[in-house]
Amino acid sequence: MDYFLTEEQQELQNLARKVAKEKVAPVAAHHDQTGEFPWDMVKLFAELDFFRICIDFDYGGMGGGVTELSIITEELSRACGGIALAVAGTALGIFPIIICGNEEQKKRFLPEVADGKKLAGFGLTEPEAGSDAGAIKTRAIRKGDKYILNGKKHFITNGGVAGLYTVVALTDPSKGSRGASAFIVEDGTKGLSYGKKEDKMGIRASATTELIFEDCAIPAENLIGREGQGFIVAMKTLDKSRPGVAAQALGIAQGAFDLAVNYARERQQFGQSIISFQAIQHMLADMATQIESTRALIYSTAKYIDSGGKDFSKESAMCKVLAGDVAMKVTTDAVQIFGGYGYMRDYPVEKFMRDAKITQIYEGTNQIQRGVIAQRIIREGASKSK
Ligand code: COS
Repeated sequence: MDYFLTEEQQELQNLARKVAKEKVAPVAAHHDQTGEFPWDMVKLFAELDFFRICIDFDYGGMGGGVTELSIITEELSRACGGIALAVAGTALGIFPIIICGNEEQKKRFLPEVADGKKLAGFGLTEPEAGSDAGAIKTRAIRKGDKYILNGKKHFITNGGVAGLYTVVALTDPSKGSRGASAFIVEDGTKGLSYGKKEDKMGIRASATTELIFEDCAIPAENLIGREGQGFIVAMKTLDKSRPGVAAQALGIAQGAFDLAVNYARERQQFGQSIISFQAIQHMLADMATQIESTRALIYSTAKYIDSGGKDFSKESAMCKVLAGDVAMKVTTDAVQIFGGYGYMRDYPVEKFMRDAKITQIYEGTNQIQRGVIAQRIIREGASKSK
């Protein structure tokens, strides 16, 4: 299929695909087994300018958007969905600054991220506020020229390895989600510490920790937008980042599919390669169809967003639902094609199935996405489409 990528986008795709195959794939199993953070890969991605992609030229970036982020994330995830998150999780962490930050904040924080000197993370979720993001309890109290943060953020991608975090906290708890505000918190700020590194089922190359705020004082100028806008900042951020998560799921599905096709060609049973059996052929045909339709939705949504499209919550949610569910189905079928070998850790395919699962859960569960889609359908009416 031709997604009418520009010449630059095609070059980026070819580069990311090559890097994924030659550099990421050989170390994927190591990071999966050890859970060691892939600093070597981060260094390489920085040298290749991958952290610049969705940052404006004015701040050291390459002026790309959701399309470029999706291209890189898809390609890297074909080799390892966890390692790809160093880039995708950083994009999520800086989106609040890109979308709602002021000029001063963009100049101050984005160039170091663009240069790959600092990773970023996004802190919304709390132990008691997952799907119900409006139920956060972390407090931010203004004292003079500082905000003092107290509370905990949970399951934070790039936790403990990022140089800065965008965090949502309540400045006025009496107003619920309308009393939330978004802040930039730098690593090393007194009062910010990290919980234990989570021992996860999949995406084990990615670091996930708690962020713990204990009288953590940050400069008042680190407030993103105005007080009370934090929930909206978070929702706008998620609208923009969900196609990227979908691209991660898509890459994971494609990676598992490629392995399954190769294995089906090689594996001999009943005196012939199993790809000659219709049962296997139909599985592969369904997998390929699901992957391609997911790719079509992601890249058309990304293009719509990058071309200045307004209100794309529904389309972003659709990308996330479709891609997460397809990744789970395709990776499970890939394990099935490998049979007993697929269940063994000696073979790479089971990792794709473990990595796929999170894409139905994080950045809003697929149940929440269906809720977002349904709300928009109710609001817009049955037949309206963009
Ligand atoms: N863009 C802009 N504004 C939005 C918005 C969006 N996509 N979605 C909601 N808002 C606004 C609403 O318009 C409303 O504004 P007003 O208070 O001015 O009316 C406000 O935000 C609250 O919206 P709503 O009432 O719909 O919020 P809910 O508490 O019902 O929550 C869901 C809505 C469930 C969609 C939200 O909590 C959510 O996305 N949860 C999942 C969170 C998530 O993805 N977590 C993953 C961790 S972050 S990696």
